[in-house]
Amino acid sequence: MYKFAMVIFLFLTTLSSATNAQERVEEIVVIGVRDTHTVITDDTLVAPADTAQLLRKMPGANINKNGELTGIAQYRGMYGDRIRVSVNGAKISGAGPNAMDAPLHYAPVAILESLTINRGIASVSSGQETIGGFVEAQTYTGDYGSSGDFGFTGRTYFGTQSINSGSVASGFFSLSNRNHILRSFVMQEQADDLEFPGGEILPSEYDRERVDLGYSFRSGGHEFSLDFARNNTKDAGTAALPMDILSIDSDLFRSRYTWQGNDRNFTAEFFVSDNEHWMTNYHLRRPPQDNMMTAGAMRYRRNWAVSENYGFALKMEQFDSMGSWLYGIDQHMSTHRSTITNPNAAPFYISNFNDTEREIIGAFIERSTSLGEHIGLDAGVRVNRVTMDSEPVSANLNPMNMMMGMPLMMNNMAGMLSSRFNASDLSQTDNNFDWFARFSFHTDSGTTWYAGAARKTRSPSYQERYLWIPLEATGGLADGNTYVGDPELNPEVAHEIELGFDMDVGNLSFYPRIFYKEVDDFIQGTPATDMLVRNFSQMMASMGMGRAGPLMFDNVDANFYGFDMESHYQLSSNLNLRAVASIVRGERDDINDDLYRIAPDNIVVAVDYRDSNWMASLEAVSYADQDRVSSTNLELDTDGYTIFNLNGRVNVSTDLEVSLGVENLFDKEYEDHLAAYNRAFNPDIAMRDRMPGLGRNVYARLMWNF
Ligand SMILES: [Cu+2]
Repeated sequence: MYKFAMVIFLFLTTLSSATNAQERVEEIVVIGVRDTHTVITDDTLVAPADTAQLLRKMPGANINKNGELTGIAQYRGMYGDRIRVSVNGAKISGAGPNAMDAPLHYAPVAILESLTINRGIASVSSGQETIGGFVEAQTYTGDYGSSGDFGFTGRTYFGTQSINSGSVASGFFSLSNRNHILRSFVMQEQADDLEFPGGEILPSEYDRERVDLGYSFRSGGHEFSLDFARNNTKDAGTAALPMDILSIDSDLFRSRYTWQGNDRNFTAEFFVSDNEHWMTNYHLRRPPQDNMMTAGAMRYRRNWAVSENYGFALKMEQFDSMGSWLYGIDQHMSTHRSTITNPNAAPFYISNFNDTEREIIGAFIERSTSLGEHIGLDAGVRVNRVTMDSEPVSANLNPMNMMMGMPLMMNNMAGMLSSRFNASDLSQTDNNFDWFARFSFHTDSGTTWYAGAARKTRSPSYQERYLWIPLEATGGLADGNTYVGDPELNPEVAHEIELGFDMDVGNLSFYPRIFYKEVDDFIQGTPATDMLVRNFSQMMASMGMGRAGPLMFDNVDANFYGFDMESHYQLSSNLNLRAVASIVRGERDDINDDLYRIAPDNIVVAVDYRDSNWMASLEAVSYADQDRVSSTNLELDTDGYTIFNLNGRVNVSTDLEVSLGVENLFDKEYEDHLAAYNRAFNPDIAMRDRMPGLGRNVYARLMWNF
């Protein structure tokens, strides 16, 4: 595969020197408002391997980055499990207790067809828990032919970038006619450590393979498909977390049936995933060193974590003269197990999560209708029943069976923590109720106003309920604090309002929104009060493991508000000016503190030039200072910065697209507020210092359809 990539690149080099005029760098950004509520990008000819990076170009959206393949979606200040991320309809609760395989890990850029964000309030049909929004990744599945004859088609996608000497090579192949598509996809990508102006991020290399196989059949109004994907992520650095990825081996299966009748559509979806993950604190980063209290060898850790998911959704849409009704039921079940061991001391183990279960069964009804000539209404209600449970946990922190000293004391404390946890009420049931309503008013001038309101809920994650021993297994918060959970946590309840408009006047398009969201029982770490938990953390910290002063997941009150917008101005037939801006505030209501890891105010301003077969774009990306930080999470400020990106795309022929780009043109040194802190030994970045933004990156991408 790799050789094939090299051949293509040689071909590309020859080609680009032949078309010398095209040595200018060109552009590809194809982000636009497709309809009134969604922002979609099908721009896969961009640099990063991580699909989540595309969110940075969307209003209100951003990415919490803990590693190169570990992007966690953020939208309007909420992130992680608060955002419903759909990958081809499936909900994937990854194996990693720190979201190393966050859902978008399973939609690599090389096979991505589109990434869509629901602007603002998500409909209740879009997912079970949409308190923070809805993001949908669709991978490429090929097209039906136009006749009964089978034809062979496909596309290849290759890329390389300078910042980590990375490359990606992939091929999509399909055999199809008007009724059948048989498809397959293979991908291989790898990279070395990333560069930033002051050195390298250690470790940040990655290596991943993926294979897909799928089949679709359609006849009349019926369509049926089956798809299988195997993801094998190998070594991948996550310097913002306490460990790095050794492997993530996942099998994803999905099936879908749709029927389109005259006045109704029916959809049935079913999906399963099985994910196995290993990570360590010694194979990619410098392993623990001897210190005053312990030998380094005693602090080696490896973590085995698995998750299994399955779920289904049944939906019926019925059309009438006034609009449509949509109703359905859905279910999702996920189980997690995570065990921490030490390769140097076999009896040592921590049963971190022991077969935690989280099942949601939901039902919804949604109406989309017009109230007169100028007013539209989308509204719906949903009920979710969430049941969770965990098996009893245990640990052995005294592998040498010492009769005195720290290991014995810690083991005794862990024993008290586990027996207390095992005796508590682990089985929990929540009945959650959501609703939303969105009005749209079309004015005669062509502007459409939007006003929306919603109540959305989210039950606690398995980490928030079942983390029984102070650890940093927090769904990727990466704040450097250890946490404990609480089985008795209440679900979060958010009430939200949103207002905005879409205006297209002459050459100007302007789509602003303002929003306000109040969250009762928002789940947030607060200083742990339990003495056993505190003493245990204190002892761990004194041995060089983690930070003292643990947090506990707790129900607090919080609110989020802000503004985001997208706008375009057509300067001439070829030249377009575009701007995307996002401002969000996240605050605690119960005390005077800001929320953790909220995207700084940011704006992307770009000039795009489009010709018949090429385009180019110059982008200025500005982030403001972020000094509204969480003192509870010991969060550090970051300074503002502006970087420039230049990129372009040439359609060499109808089948061949080539894109070239430079990110961070002037090699500006800056800190990325959402990339957390360095946790791996690095001569260039101090421990627990802010992670740097990336340096200048020159990249090339090629897509060839055949
Ligand atoms: Cu992990």
